[in-house]
Amino acid sequence: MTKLISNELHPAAANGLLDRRAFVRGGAALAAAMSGYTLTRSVQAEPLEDAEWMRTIGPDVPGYGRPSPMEAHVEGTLVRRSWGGVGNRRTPHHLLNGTLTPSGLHFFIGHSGLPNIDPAEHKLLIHGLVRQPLVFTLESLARYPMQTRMGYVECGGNSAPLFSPEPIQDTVQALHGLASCSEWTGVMLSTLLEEAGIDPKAKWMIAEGAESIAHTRSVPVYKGLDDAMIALYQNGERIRPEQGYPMRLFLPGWEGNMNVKWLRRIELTESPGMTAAEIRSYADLLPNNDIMLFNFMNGVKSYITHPSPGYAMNGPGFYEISGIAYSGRGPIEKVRVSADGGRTWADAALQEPVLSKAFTRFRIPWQWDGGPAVLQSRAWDAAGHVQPERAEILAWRGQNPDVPRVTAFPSHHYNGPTSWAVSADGGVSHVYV
Ligand SMILES: Nc1nc2c(c(=O)[nH]1)N[C@H]1C(S)=C(S)[C@@H](COP(=O)(O)O)O[C@H]1N2
Ligand SMILES: [Mo]
Repeated sequence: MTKLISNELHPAAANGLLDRRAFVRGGAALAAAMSGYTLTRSVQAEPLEDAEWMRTIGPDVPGYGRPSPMEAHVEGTLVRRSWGGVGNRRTPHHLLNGTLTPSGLHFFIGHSGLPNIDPAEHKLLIHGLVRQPLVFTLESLARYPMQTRMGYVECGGNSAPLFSPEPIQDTVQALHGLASCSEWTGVMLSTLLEEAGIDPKAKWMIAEGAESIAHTRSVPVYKGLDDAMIALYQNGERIRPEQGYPMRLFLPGWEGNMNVKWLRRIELTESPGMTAAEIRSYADLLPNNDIMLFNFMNGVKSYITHPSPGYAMNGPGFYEISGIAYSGRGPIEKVRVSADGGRTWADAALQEPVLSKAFTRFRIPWQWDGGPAVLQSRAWDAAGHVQPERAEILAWRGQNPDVPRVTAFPSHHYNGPTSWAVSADGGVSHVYV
């Protein structure tokens, strides 16, 4: 056993990063080394004592289960807007693991609260440049063939704090919490568009939500014929009110705001609607005063969630560094991790299955020697795109001294690296390198 340990824990980069295959080939040895016990000593551990909760019958199981009350601190952070309501909720990535965001912790963006929609009354209209306009109820949609896929949604304004000239000291939830990943089930939009019969002149679809401000965005028809979905279910149950109950437009890999929730209308048109959402809120001003309109794609991106600010590292030794990677263009191909601020890099293990346009969890073992370290990750997607350096992004987008008040530009589509400094006392902070 001791021989196995020394053979498998190869350094893969400077400052303690170990070969990712240590998990696969030396799992038991690594576990033993991490816990500080040899395998033989853990076999000889003291017998367990019966805890208090083993002496009585526990409370009843509810009809709809909830997380343990001990987990009440695992919550989205809420931001109120000028109209008084909650404008966004951020996912606590640092308190979660795996790749699927629990529905109750999915991030939320909305501009006029949650519409209280009666599913029996709600209708979806497809009209405009079509052979025959169609109206769907929830009941009629249920008779169409459905598909299921894992997929993330990310707000274009996610990670906006990284445009700040000085690193904002906050958690990964505050910096990157406007992205979440669910399993979505619904009817492919292409099925409905084919039934309606698209006029060849139609190049755009104007999608409208059923809340009081009727959030509206234009989507190219080609996306509608590709992988767009009318999502009805989220993680196996009816889509949550925050995500668009009873139906939303789901556009895998495209920026969040186009994924219109509480969807009620799709109008096929020759030109985009030039709606307030797309020419004001979600257009991007460049330093030379050019404006990027219709910038759909989420670039390839990754960030380390464990460890991250809020963690106190409990002394030198073995830790698993892990995080999330995703790309709007397809599956993640590779994630590399650095423990020395980007000087040396090692490949992380990618958790299977690696799915297109979904969160991919990466992991790498790290032997922290107790000295200063700067942790970073960098992702590549299968389409050949690499996560850009922060300096590259700032060079063409500029800095924003006003973030996280996302009122000024640039504030959208940051997909550069995030750097966490680990100090000798085990604290983790946000730095720029
Ligand atoms: N009808 C409607 N759809 C909407 C919005 C909205 O305010 N109203 N917000 C958009 C924005 S800005 C984003 S980022 C995503 C967020 O999706 P989520 O709240 O399900 O995470 O929904 C989009 N769809
Ligand atoms: Mo958004």
